[in-house]
Amino acid sequence: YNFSSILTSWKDSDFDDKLARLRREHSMTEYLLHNQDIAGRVRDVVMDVGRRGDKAVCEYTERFDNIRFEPSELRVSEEAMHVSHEHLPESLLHSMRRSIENVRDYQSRIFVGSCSQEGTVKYTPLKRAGLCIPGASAPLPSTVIMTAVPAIAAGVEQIAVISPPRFEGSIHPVILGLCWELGISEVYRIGGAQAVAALAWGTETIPKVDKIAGPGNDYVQLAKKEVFGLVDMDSFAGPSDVLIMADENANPSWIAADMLSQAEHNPGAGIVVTYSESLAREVVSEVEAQCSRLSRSSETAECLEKYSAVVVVEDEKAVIDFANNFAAEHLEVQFGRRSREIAEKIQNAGAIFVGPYSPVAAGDYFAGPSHTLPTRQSSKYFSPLSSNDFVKSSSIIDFSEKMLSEGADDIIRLAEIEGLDAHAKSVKIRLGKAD
Ligand code: HSO
Ligand code: ZN
Repeated sequence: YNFSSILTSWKDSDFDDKLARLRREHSMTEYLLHNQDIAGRVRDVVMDVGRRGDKAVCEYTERFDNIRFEPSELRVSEEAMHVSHEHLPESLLHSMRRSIENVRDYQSRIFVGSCSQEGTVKYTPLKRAGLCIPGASAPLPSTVIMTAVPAIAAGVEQIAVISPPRFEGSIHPVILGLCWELGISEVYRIGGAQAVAALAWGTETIPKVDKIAGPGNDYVQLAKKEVFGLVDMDSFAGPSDVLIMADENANPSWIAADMLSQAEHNPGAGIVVTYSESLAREVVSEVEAQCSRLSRSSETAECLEKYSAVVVVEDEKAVIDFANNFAAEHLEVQFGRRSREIAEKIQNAGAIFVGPYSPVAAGDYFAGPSHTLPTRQSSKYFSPLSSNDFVKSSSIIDFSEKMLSEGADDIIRLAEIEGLDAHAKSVKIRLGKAD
């Protein structure tokens, strides 16, 4: 492999063009502007499922996934789930349980719902959540942990999982076994826009949910956007990315390994930004050497050439500015002992991985924060999925007579300026104020 084309320096004449292209590739604006046709088709599917329920879900599953189901077959049987759980290897189950434990701990610790403040706000978990778990060509069982455990930690009572059927109509057994381990027995073998629509509207066999979360392809994401309002949804998920900020002492082979682990998602992007030209060059040759040894080397290489980059900028400040401007999904800070100090200067990133021993994979599988994170530069305004996405708040107004009478003149004045006489009167009547 020769990846020299991914290297770009501020000293090159085409630097600005290359950066502009990189930004475009990762921009939400570009994506939404250029996918109007998919959005239109998704809208039709969503509306049709709203009108015709299960019948439409089955028809679209046949058309898009090539599987013919009766409505009664959409839900996976508890027997099948139980059997899948029984077949999980003991060591895998052990690793899953350690991961679940870490996620549960972390998600409980950051949960705002447990610090309800008396008399000001009341937090109530959502009753019913629908989770999208990728299947088909890219089944990711860890996503079950990273979406379901935050919901469980928030106190959500009912969780329904959707995952697209594979060629013979089944869902990956590890996904089923893991759901069972988490106490989730409501799993539907449907995917795409039709599955999101079914969760949002509710059908004869699939009860409506309050919120839909989790990753998926363009059809899933655009459908989530379409049903917003009917239900809540998490952030809009696109291809995974990592931005690695590095100083001259960072380890080039570890950086290369992290770039490749992101490109392996295919599509996925590993981008490095550094002020050290020699580190940049070493990273590129490490990527070349390591890529050929991967099991998915040719797909990963193709993806890497298309979406990845090693960017050399002028100095440390430019590295930090680049990172804040790029708004990565995952941001690694490889600045040795100064990593924490540099991380403090970051405003935009879904998850920040501090120092050489925090590879993205630690967050993907184990650390505790969810790996469902804002992509396509949306970490400027979206947050990682967490227990706080599965709770809603009710404001509390609890006035005494004294408080009302102290505020009365202001309330009445504000109501009268709007011409809302009845509002003003509802205060006056309580305080025996003459009309
Ligand atoms: N890096 C992905 C999550 C994932 N990685 C799942 C492996 N499995 C998006 O954050
Ligand atoms: Zn990953």
